[in-house]
Amino acid sequence: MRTPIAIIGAGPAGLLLGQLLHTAGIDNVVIERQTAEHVRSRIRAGVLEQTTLDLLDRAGVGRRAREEGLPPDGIELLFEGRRHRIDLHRLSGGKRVMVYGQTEVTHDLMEARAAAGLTSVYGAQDVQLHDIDGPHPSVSFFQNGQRTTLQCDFIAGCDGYHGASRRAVPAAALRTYEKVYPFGWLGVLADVPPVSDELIYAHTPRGFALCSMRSATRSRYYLQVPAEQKVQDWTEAAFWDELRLRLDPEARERLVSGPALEMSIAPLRSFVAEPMRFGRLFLAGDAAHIVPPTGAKGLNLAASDVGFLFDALTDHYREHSTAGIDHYSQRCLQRVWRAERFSWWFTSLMHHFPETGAFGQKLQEAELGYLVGSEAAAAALAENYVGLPLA
Ligand code: RFL
Ligand code: PHB
Repeated sequence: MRTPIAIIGAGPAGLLLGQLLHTAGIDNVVIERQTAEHVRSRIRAGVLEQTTLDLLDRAGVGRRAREEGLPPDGIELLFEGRRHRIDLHRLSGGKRVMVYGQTEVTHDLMEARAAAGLTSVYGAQDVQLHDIDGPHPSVSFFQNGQRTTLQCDFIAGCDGYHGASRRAVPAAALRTYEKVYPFGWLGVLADVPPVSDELIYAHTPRGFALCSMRSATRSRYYLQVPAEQKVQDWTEAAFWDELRLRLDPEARERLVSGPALEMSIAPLRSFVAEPMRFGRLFLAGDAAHIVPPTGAKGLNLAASDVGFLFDALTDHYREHSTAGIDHYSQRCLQRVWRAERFSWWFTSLMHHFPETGAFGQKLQEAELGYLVGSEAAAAALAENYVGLPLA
């Protein structure tokens, strides 16, 4: 088996890269560990930046996101029992984000991939990368009782934080940076109308809460919970009771609860691996970096990596230039670290950190007050939230 580009992982990064390459006439094969049904049913991100929508358009899959996505003009910050609106649209000079679930993005990309007749291998076990620093790399995997080898020009490692790609890079060639937070997010998806048209980020002494949505009839809510808690420690009734306690009186009154379609806990972590290219292997998305979800940046960073990788590969095949390949890692990492900084800052501001005590709580309240009272501070939040320009 041979292909120009072997893509490991059928998450948004891998599938988007596959479609962009297809539009440029570059064939590719996606190798995914899970079944297609498993990939399709994962509930994750919800907020797309303009640059991500533009890339979906370039890949020919942006139509449904633009037609069915919800474009809130702002977000609300709730603290000391009151909500304060940040007008993202006005403060960012006319930019917007789109609320459109990652599940739907994945669905649109999978449909387009099937329609294009591109090869995808689902359920591939023991995926291994070979000769990544030589001129003839390959990927092998186990499926239906036999090992298959895929020869290629380049490998795109889009297999997430737990994937095989980053681990194939010799430890001495990789530097990693990590921060693990002492809490996670307990998330519930439910077919109930959202409590508000705009996302509510709540800072309370009981912990952080987030009210998000997927449509006019489907809501996504999160609660900060201690890192050691398991989803089995919670009942749905306890979730709704706790969420109410973290909202202001009006939102508490409006909140509609209902059976959970999904309930899970995600740990919070900041992580970066440098560099993002080793020989003929490129890391993209969660394989190279993780942000805590507070800034809604994970999927968007995965998309911008893929945009840069697409530019690098088209430069190589069309212009016979290695400039894009040589600069790929540096180009991505500049944007990655800015998003890491924003996600860490917003996480630190909004969550409850018992170890910082009353002093820490007072500092957070002072900063939140400054944020909603100063145009300059609010504009900095808006600029980062809607997404910094691509460098
Ligand atoms: P993914 O989505 O993890 O996909 C990786 C794929 O690789 C497969 N895989 C393997 N395949 C072959 N061989 C192996 N050895 C493999 N190991 C793994 C996996 O099965 C999977 O299919 O990574 P990708 O494509 O880089 O995409 C990243 C995003 O999924 C992630 O950053 C976001 O979901 C993060 N995120 C958010 N991002 C946003 O931009 N906006 C948000 O609002 C947002 N909210 C969130 C989030 C993540 C969350 N969780 C669950 C951590 C909210 C939450 C709760
Ligand atoms: C979501 O809708 O899942 C979501 C929205 C905003 C975030 C994180 C997650 O910051």
